[in-house]
Amino acid sequence: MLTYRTAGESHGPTTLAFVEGLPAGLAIDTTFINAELARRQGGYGRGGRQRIETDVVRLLTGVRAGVTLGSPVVLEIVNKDSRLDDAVKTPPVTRPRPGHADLAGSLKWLTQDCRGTLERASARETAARVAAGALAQVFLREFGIEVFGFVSGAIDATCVVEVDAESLPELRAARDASDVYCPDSETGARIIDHIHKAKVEQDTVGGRVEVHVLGVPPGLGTCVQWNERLDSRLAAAVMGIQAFKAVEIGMGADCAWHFGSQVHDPIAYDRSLAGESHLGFTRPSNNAGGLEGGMTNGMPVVVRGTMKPIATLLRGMPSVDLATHESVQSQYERSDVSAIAAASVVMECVVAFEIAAAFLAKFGGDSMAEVRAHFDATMQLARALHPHE
Ligand code: EPS
Repeated sequence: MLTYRTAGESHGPTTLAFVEGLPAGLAIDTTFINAELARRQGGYGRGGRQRIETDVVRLLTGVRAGVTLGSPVVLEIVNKDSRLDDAVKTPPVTRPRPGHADLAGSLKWLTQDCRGTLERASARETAARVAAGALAQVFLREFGIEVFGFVSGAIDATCVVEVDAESLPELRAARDASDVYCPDSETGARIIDHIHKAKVEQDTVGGRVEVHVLGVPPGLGTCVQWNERLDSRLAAAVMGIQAFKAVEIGMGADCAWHFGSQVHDPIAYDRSLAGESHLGFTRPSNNAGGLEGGMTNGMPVVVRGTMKPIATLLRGMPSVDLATHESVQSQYERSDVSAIAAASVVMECVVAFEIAAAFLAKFGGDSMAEVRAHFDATMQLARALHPHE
């Protein structure tokens, strides 16, 4: 079973991810992991912290000469802005920010200082999740599975992006050229305008992010147990990202406004497509987002997430002082005006991790050679069931 946990405080010495269940024999592409970490630090609207940090992964365990051993892999990203024990530089937070973990955490841990809560609730922790998810992407690429995350909207700017194997390289280039990681330049420019305006008005901006997974084999996940359905796992992973308030698969919430005949993707069979990498089944649409009955159906997996605006507003929000109970403006901590671009990297990585976990649940083994043998043998059986000659 592929799993991970994270540890670390935002202004503590380090950020860690503990990954367990990777097979032995996977060559780790640290350049790719570091590129994902760098993308997470970027995007228009980010705050001062990102000018201090240069996130680089260190592989502390589970690796020999750049190749996994089959033992737990601990990934570390050291915090340059480490000052947790300095009471002057990390003062108490007693005026909780609406929308942040401050108030709920202070009530949970029975304290009037929200500092202990916010240090762990902080989105700094997503550096660890990106490192773990980028490692999962390195694994998935061995089986031709590509994961592509991008920003698709904010406020009133929105775009529909058709992602397929053919358009992917161009879309990736367009996304990487965009300051808000939006492959549609017009939408990206409008999102930047909104973030700029919010900055001037000491406000913040959220947005919508999408992740498309291409090359996913059918049969990942299962319908036999609710918490092992892949859509259930994906939803949990996406909702686990700081500030995410909604997750959708495929057509998502829009299903409510359409009849069944408009929602379900017809099934067809095209013998000419059947071959080594295709079983011949085609769907003219993908409203299911590649998942039916909690299992992949061979179509791309499409997941959409909605992030609320960052809770720390420079101008503050109505709040209450936890010591005096007087009405006050919420406390300001250095923050971002928008982290929507970064969120698209985080979501890409958490989705990748769940796909890799489901892949290993089906085709798992102790070594990459064994996983590949299981995968090839299963695909051969599927092809035998639907012979193309
Ligand atoms: C972040 C690190 C944090 C914040 C932000 C994202 O660093 P600092 O608190 O030192 O400025 O910039 O976190 C939040 C928005 C939050 O609510 O905690 C990061 O590395 O992504």
